[in-house]
Amino acid sequence: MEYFSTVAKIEFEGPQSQNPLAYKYYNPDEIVCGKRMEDYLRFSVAYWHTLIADGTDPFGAATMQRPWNGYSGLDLSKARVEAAFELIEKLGLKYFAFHDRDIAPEGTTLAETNRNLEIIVSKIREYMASTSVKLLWNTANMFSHPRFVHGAATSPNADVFAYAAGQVKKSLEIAKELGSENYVFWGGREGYETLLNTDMGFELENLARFYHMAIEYAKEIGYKGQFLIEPKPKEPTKHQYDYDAASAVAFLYKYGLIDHFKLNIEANHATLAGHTFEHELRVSRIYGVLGSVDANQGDSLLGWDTDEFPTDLYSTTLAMYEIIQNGGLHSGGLNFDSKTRRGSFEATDLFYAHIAGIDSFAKGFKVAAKLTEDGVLEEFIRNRYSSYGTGIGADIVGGTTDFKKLAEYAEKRAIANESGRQEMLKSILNQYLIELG
Ligand code: XUL
Ligand code: CO
Repeated sequence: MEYFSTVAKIEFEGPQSQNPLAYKYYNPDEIVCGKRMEDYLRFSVAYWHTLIADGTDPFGAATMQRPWNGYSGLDLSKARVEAAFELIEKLGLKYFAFHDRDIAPEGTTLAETNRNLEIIVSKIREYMASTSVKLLWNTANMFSHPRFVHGAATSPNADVFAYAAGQVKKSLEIAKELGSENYVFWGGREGYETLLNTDMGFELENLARFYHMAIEYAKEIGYKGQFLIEPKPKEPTKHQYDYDAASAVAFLYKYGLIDHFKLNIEANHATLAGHTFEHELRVSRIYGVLGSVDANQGDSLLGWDTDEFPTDLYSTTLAMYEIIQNGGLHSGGLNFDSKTRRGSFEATDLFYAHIAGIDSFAKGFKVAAKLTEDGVLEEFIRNRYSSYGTGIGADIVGGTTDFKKLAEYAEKRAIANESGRQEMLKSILNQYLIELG
């Protein structure tokens, strides 16, 4: 059955096209930064938003009109797999991502839940074998079910820790079976509501124990995908332990996990943490842990995770600039952890939304590539730090000076600072966005 019969394959038609169901900037075969765009950008469809989300919000019922709405149980899961592959192929994409509970319903026992999963995983495997679609990452949903009310690996209840371990064990087996290129941990309930009832130090140790066991099990079954932690400061918990990239890096170092994990950076999580998207990408990059990206955007007037499809070209350009400086995302990709608004309830909106996000990243990529090629920012930044290339600056960097010598030097030297030229740089960025990229 064809689920999206009114939409044909989305093709690249170029920036002059008036066809809303065509790519204006995303041209998979175009070479940018020495690679085909498709191979560099590695866009992925997020199963939970695109196949599952129904438009429910705290004030109102489902709105999404979906061609699979008439099904239930495993039939619904099967219909969603068929629809997912049709949509991914019509968008001309190569990747998708899912939580275990997205693809199959929970049974009454863990064994029954796992049997449901196996049925759907084998259907997904067949579709993957007959298409060129691959799994960017999978993960375990350890936040929706009431058993996770106080956390999963950080729950005060050891039985919940054990259950979570069983769940991740199964998800790692699925990752291995489907050749998932990465495996994600997003700790939605791994945090706390109040310190009055929380042993934070113990919860963090347990989280580390959990991750070490996951590494061990992946090794045991020969799963070689990249492990990723996805930071988020809050929501649903008041304070999530993987607050931002810097907190995640500190945790990974403290518990001897840094060699086994990279980060999956999400734009709207960055802004919730009071950072820009590019800040989080930069922090990850300088610590060597930039692994993958959840592509979306928030709304500066709303204080929560709105998960909008990314359309802000400044943000996609600055994000792609960081990704280029990182030499690409390697096994990672750009996963649209984004949902259509509640009012965009028609199935065709799923296509418009992905096209908007894909074209925004493609354009941002081209602008960032041109900026990098011309060395505009690099040259400015290099000059800005040039005082460390000679004289006292070279002594500081070379480790041949100390506080006493520096104090003597400072006595004799009048300080002359130079402008940081923010406004000039912003107008150059505009020029690249509008004309040169
Ligand atoms: C929630 C979020 C998750 C993770 C995967 O904010 O981003 O969907 O990406 O669990
Ligand atoms: Co995410």
